[in-house]
Amino acid sequence: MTEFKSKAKRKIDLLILSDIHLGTFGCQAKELNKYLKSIEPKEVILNGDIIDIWQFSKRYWPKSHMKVVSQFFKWLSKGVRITYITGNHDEMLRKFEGFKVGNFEIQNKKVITIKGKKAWIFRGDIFDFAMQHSRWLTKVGAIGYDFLIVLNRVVNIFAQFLGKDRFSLSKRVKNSVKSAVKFINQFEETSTNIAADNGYDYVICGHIHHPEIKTYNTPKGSVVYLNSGDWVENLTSLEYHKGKWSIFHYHDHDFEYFDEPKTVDKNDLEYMSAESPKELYTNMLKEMMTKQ
Ligand SMILES: [Mn+2]
Repeated sequence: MTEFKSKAKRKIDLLILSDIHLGTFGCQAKELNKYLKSIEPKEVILNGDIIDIWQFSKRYWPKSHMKVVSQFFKWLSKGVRITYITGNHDEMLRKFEGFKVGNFEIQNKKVITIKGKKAWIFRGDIFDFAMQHSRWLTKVGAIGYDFLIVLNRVVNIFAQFLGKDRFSLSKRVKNSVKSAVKFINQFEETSTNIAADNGYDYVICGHIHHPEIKTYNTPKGSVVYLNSGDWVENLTSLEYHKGKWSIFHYHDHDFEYFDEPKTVDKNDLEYMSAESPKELYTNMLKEMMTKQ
């Protein structure tokens, strides 16, 4: 019913996704699935917080979330190179650092060279200590981030019925809270300074749920800061194609050809008593092994 209609898939040399937070109510998996089905990447970097291990004990795992994982496996079987960079929400996976099978690998950072320029790709969560700051989430936590996400989902269901574009309440709150804005600026400055110190031309992060492409002039030269954003509030990714970087922003109206019925899918509300996080990872790794 929601099958992809024949429309040529957009080719992308390198796709960077982060902060999908599968296993949480805030994750916009359906939208992400539409996007993933519309593209054909050569290489993919999953820059952390893909599955939310902290929240996973709540056992929220709808079909749309599984579909995202299946899509990654589909790409792997087609020979797409996928690097999984571990994030602060998937500590469990950090044990697997260096794990490599076929065209899949787990790392805690990655350095690539693009047109002779060095790009440093990592989560960015190590700066939490450097800046003596916790994530901005804890900053806005006082007003109830989880509540905002839930309220946002409800508001967006109505917006969809009325044919209006979705919007993010939490994003608005975040952008209006001074300390959150300060945190984002500090994060960008810290990461570009360290990148310059280490001779990198690009620094590519996730973690702060704030998509960006911006050039910073540091005392040691200029560095391009890139952030892939997230699939909770911004619905964004970083795309590199034919020598150019861009931020992809998901908008419902760009995906109308999917012809999705405008009803509430009961899978959205379905709580599946799935495996424990440990079992899930074990099964996923097993599946990966047998696919090779
Ligand atoms: Mn995140």
